[in-house]
Amino acid sequence: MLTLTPQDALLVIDVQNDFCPGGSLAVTDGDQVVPLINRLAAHFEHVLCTQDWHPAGHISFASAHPGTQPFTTIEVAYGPQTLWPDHCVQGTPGADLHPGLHLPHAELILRKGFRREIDSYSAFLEDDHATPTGLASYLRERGLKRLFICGLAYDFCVRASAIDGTEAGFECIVIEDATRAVDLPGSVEETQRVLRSSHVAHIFSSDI
Ligand code: VGL
Ligand code: ZN
Repeated sequence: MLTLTPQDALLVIDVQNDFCPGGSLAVTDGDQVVPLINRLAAHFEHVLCTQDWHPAGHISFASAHPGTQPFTTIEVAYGPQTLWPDHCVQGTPGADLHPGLHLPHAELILRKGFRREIDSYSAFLEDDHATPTGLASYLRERGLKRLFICGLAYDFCVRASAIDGTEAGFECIVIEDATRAVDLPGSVEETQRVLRSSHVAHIFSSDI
């Protein structure tokens, strides 16, 4: 069992309707993380959430690039960009947090991906690897040092948040069974490899 301290936070990534069954970018069994996260959150003094929050016509939408299909990759100014179905459009029901998520004491809801020309998988840095979301400064100012990361999707936003959080000097731990993956070809294996080489630990929700 892990002992939690007041410097720990639960970081809940993108548990939104569009990433759950019935949503436009549904992750298989995405909604199954909800009861686990509700239980976990009760153990944490500090709970922070992110919300993928795109304007219409966002650069990550295949619909914004005529002739392309979702789940293919194009080159944009900051490198390769996987194209997605339209999802988490600002102010739409698909962008809402899952209604079963019960995080009344969450202290922050951080929105990301709101610039039309830059995607943002990570809760820390947008995909140009230069534009900060402000989360690192927020955590430093509040003295939060260790992040337990869960939510959707393991192989995109959870992965990027854990990597960038580690690089920013926070200890990042992924709660494996409280995540689900988009699971494009090879994406889960690559995520496991990359997280291992960044020394991001994986635990199970039963460890808390
Ligand atoms: C995500 C794809 C596109 C995620 C967000 O939350 O993992 N994946 N936008
Ligand atoms: Zn997105």
